[in-house]
Amino acid sequence: MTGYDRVRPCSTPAPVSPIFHTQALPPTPCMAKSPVPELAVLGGTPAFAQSLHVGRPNLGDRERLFARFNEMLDRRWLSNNGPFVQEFERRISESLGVKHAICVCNATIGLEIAIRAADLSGEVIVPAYTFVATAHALQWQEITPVFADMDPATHNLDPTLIERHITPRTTAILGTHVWGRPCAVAALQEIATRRGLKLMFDAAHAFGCSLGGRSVGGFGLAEVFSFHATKFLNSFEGGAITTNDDALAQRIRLMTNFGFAGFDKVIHIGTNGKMNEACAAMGLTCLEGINEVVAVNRRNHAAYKTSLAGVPGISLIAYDEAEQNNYQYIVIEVDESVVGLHRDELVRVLHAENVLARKYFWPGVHRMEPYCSLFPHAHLLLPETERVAGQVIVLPTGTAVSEVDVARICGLIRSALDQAPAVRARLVAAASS
Ligand code: T4K
Repeated sequence: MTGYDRVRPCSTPAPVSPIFHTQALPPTPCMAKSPVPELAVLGGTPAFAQSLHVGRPNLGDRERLFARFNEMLDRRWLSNNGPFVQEFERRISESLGVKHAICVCNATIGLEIAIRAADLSGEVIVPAYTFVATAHALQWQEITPVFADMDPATHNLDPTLIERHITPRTTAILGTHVWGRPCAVAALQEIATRRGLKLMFDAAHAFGCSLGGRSVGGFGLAEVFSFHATKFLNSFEGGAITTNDDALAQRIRLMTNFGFAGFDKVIHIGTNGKMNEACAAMGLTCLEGINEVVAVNRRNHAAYKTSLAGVPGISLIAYDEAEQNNYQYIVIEVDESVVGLHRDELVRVLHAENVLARKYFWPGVHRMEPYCSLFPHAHLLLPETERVAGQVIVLPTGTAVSEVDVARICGLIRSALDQAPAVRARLVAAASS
């Protein structure tokens, strides 16, 4: 078995492990409601008594976690390249089939370190459709992020639009594998090689995902994963930088620990990017359970697909079944001209029902500070980012979300669409009162 196989989802949804509560969730209070409840924005009771979040953490096996915490406390080794961090790094590199995995305290610091270790400078081409951390990690060290537009079919950087942004100051392309669906790596690599640029990836969403049968983690010069609480694999807070480049890995290790190369010996500029042992214990525990998480996420994605099939104007983003996917994000696009409601109106409907859907990554990083002040005209070259960012809704999934929840959420969406004029009128009235 290769490391790649470890994170491969089964061809059919696997039975759900008892450590995850998805299928055994106690009925939510809303289950007692009538089959066609009145929408909360129209005066009904919210469909969910408790908020349903996007990004509810997957927890793994508590007994294993507590055993590791006890081991850690008994050992009195809490940070600074402890045994759990070393084991987590080993397991990550085995799983992904990559030579080096360096754990860090979060992906933002990981990006900053990787960017600096790879000597990026001047201008770096990035997507505008990403979490703000991708750009901040550059701007934080006075490297200019230059925003390029997306391919609307993938939500990732459109390789055909990269070269127009290359100037004599450009040193790299930094792509994001948005929703865990890998970038067009080969096309980006071809441009980078031909134009003498470095290529790196923000792989925050993409643990357990593959492209052409190769796990994300070994593409470009380096890739950076997030293990934030909301991510597919979580270590409370955390991340990992992966690379097959020995010299780069060594620099990254030094920079993550103040540049120390031994007691009292600092040989490099550095920061404190270390992962602590409690986070590594959580990461190891969650890593042991990722096949179950994939199975639940995959099942939920299939349930959304079935329930939203044929709803005009609503499209659910698909995952390539020939690849490994973590199915961590349920993403729909709302076409107002068909649906009769704007995305924001549908989000308000869902929030009123306690479904805390998110508008990731609205309004696009180029419209956030400091970028909108620095580059007030950036949007002119970002038409697809502007359009898609205004249409996307991310819906709840993960081990805290059951198929019954999914069916109810989709029922709410259908119901809102069926009553679009009344919903819109009520929202307009509420806004003006
Ligand atoms: N690159 C990309 C492409 C990223 O998406 C991210 C992070 C990064 C880089 C940086 O990685 P890190 O430095 O964080 O490792 C959330 C996450 O905080 C952030 O990690 C993530 N991307 C982003 C997409 O989502 P917010 O501002 O939406 O977080 P917040 O507090 O609104 O929480 C999201 C939802 O999760 C809420 O509905 C509540 C729920 N939640 C959250 C936490 C922390 C829980 O139910 N339990 C929890 O413990 O950014």
